[in-house]
Amino acid sequence: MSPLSLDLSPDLFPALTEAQADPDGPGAHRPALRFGDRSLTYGELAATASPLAARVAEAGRIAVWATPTLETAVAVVAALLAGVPAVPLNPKSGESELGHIVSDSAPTLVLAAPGTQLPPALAALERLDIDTSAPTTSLPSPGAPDPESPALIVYTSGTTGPPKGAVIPRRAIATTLDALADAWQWTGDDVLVHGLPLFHVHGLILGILGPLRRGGSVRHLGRFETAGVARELSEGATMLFGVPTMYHRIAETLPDDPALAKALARARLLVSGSAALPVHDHERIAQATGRRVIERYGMTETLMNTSVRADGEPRAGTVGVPLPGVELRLTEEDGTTAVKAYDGETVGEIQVRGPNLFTEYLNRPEATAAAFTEDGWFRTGDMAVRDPDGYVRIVGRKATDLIKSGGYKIGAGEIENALLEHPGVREAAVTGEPDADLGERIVAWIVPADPQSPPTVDELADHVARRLAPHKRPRVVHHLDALPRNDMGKIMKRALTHD
Ligand code: MCA
Ligand code: AMP
Repeated sequence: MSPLSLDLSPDLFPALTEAQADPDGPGAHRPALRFGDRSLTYGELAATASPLAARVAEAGRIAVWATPTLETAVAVVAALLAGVPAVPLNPKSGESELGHIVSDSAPTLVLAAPGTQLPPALAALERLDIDTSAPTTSLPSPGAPDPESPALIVYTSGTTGPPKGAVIPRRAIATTLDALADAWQWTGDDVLVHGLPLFHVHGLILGILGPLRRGGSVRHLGRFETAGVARELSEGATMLFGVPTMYHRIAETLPDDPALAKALARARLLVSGSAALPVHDHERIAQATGRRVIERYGMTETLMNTSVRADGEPRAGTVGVPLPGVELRLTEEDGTTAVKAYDGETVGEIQVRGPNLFTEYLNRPEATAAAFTEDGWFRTGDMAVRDPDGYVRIVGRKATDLIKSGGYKIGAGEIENALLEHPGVREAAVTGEPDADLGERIVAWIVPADPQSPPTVDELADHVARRLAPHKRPRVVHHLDALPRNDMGKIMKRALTHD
């Protein structure tokens, strides 16, 4: 592993600073962002984001209506230039989820693309339109913010209760992106393509801020489609980021799409993350393209922890080795005794320490304290083994109440609470079951209030989508007379299997 010089410099985007200082220089004309037929060079990005930064500089905290558009990228860059923490909002969030995030994070302003209609939950906030059409002379950035200051607050689900806001400092963003640059030989010559949402770490920090930190460019597809991937990779893009569901859809399409196979074969790096990519999909892609997808492993709270390196062996089913600067250990069931073995067999919980970590859960000191051991290791809840050469293999998760569907982390408790608010539901339990496309699909087990007319799957899916978010909706609903409970009255989820 090569050493990493930790650059804690507060300048997150040196290429942008250079374009700002020399608007006629060659750096200013380099492409930075492209969404469909709209794009900005570094010079244009500086000229668009810096006046916006000046306008938000006095805000305590801002929310960004994070549609997959150029506006979202500009707004987040502006917030980072201003040193103002930004809360990216899922534009498909339902009323209850949005209401929770807004009251918990208390932004003073919401930034949105002009013409976008915002839901009632945001009505009380002052709105600022993100104008990307009229760049002005770029203004000097305000004073360099402290590397420890919060950059982003990203909401992430736990097993119970509503999502928690992970406070991600500037230092974590800089160090994780530089560690990935080291592992992936990622440079300003790289052109990234992806179609990930922009309200999570994967799509926003890795997928937008990553290329900008390197001085390279990103082409966002608006929404994921294999045709867009094929087009961009055959027109100069060098890297692809995606969740396993996207690679699964690529694997399914490849047999009938030689142009896609050719395009993937040209890529410098194909990277999967957010959930495990099944070995079957790894193999199908390798067979059709001659290229191996590499996996990296991270979490909202930790940003990236491990990766298969570009100069390492791409071993399917593993997430590679710890990134430079990241300390990783496996622990026994007590949560503090380190597993010594590198035998590919001994399972332990992954714990990590390093400058890539978040600072806290917003307004949740107890949850923050519970997430760390006394000596500062973050408990990921992911269970893994280590191969003799240090490659990490994730084998499961401590909490069965966390579901990963389409690469989104979803807490069972959150969906159960939403289901219980439906008048047709008396009792509810939620589990995940294997799904070839989504990794896991959400299954609801309900005791209907009226067994003669139980609510339908569509009704319950709409109900959850409206309150929480469409990706949290149950895909399957089972009706039961009673939920299986133990003597203490606790629901025995392991007994919930369908015949
Ligand atoms: C369907 N839809 C509905 C309903 N049913 N809307 C309202 N009510 C309903 N009942 C809509 C959906 O909103 C969506 O709309 C469309 O129908 C299809 O939805 P769906 O089938 O759920 O999903 P999909 O479009 O097939 O999405 C698959 C996907 C997506 C593209 C892979 O799951 C995805 O983007 N995943 C990425 C997750 C991610 O980025 N995770 C990173 C977090 P429409 O068609 O308009 O969209 S993890 C992370 O950050 C860590 C650090 C890490 O390691 O990376
Ligand atoms: P989130 O909290 O949404 O950021 O999701 C983080 C979780 O995603 C981790 O705790 C892991 O369970 C899972 N994850 C991320 N990357 C991978 C990967 N490459 N393989 C397996 N699981 C992953």
